[in-house]
Amino acid sequence: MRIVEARVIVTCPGRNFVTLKIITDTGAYGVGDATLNGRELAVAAYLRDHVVPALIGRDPARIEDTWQYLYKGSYWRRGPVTMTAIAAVDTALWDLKGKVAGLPVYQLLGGRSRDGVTVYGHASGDTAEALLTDVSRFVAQGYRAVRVQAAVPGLPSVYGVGKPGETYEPASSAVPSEEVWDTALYLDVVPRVFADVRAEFGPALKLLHDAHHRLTPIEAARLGRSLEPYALTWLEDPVPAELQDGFRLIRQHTTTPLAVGEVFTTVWDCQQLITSQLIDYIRTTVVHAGGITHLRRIFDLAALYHVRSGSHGATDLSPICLAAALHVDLAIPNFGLQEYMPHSPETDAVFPHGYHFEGGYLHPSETPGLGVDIDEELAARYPYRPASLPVNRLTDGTLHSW
Ligand code: CS2
Ligand code: MG
Repeated sequence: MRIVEARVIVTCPGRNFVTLKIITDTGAYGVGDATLNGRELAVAAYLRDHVVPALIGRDPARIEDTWQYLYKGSYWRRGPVTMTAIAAVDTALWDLKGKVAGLPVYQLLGGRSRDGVTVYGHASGDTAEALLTDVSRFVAQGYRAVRVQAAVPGLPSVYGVGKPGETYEPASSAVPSEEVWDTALYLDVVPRVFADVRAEFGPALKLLHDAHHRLTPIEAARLGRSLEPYALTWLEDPVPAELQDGFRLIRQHTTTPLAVGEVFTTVWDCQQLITSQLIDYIRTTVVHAGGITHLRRIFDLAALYHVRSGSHGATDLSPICLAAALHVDLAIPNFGLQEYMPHSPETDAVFPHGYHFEGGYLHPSETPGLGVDIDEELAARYPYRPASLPVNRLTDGTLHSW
């Protein structure tokens, strides 16, 4: 079998997605997600101009060799564009290998290690009442875990809280919109939010919160300590994580578990966080961390240090990424949680898939491969639309992490 064609498909069924379709001389093909929110065309160009020409004629069965060829062969290693492009190739080759073997990919990864993939949903609210109503909506659907994001009085908007009844989608304008942030107002309200939610829903519901890279280590330590009475499953992205050693300061002050990694693209971004046990969950995902091949390496390292998986799963990762993530989640021994933001009906129509939600679990498809596809004809009806993520400024105008 040989690769004879690789198509880079950019589509925008409500939001932009990039897909790589690798086609072989037998007609069999595999698909991979190559979406990088706000930088989609950079990955599409990297694939079209620098990767696809080198794939033609290669044996698609040689997944590891192809991964090494694209990683070491680029000379300029690591980074979100390179690793997302490699991830798309890797994911498509695993899809192909499953189809050729006649097995769902999780069977190629060691088989099932659990009954289903426990997922968490995104609850939010611009008032205390709206938030409690939203949390109860997820509980009623059978979710065992819910991420809680609340409005911050005094701020016009805040990460993770959309308009009532609308799906939260931050990448909304070609030029970044500007948001305002005030850490003091945020640190004041969050503990009260979790006191209300825990009082309403009791001790069994897993509660999570995303600080979205906005604190300093000592501020994160203060937040973690203030949340200890509410026993969160994790506090996510407390600080920008370039300085892995900075997490020691947070660890010294709080037992609130920490989850980091959705912006990481290789094991090197988190190697110290894992081996020094500075985090409890690693949030790397298929589409941005080099595909199934590299993600397995990260999770295997994490398993040695009591760190569990908690893969990113926002709507700016396509159903192809989610389908692949579920196969990895089902097989690894140190699975923690999988983020799940259901895609829109338009997106689901462009990416028909066999995974399904039942009783708080997502279940991957049992069909050979990943169990997801792309309807190219339908995808062509949704042209790319420039969209950037927002930027964030403090009230004095200082540029801050978004
Ligand atoms: C967030 C993401 O889901 C999460 O945990 O951090 O929604 C993130 O804001 C987006 O993926 C950015 O594109
Ligand atoms: Mg996050």
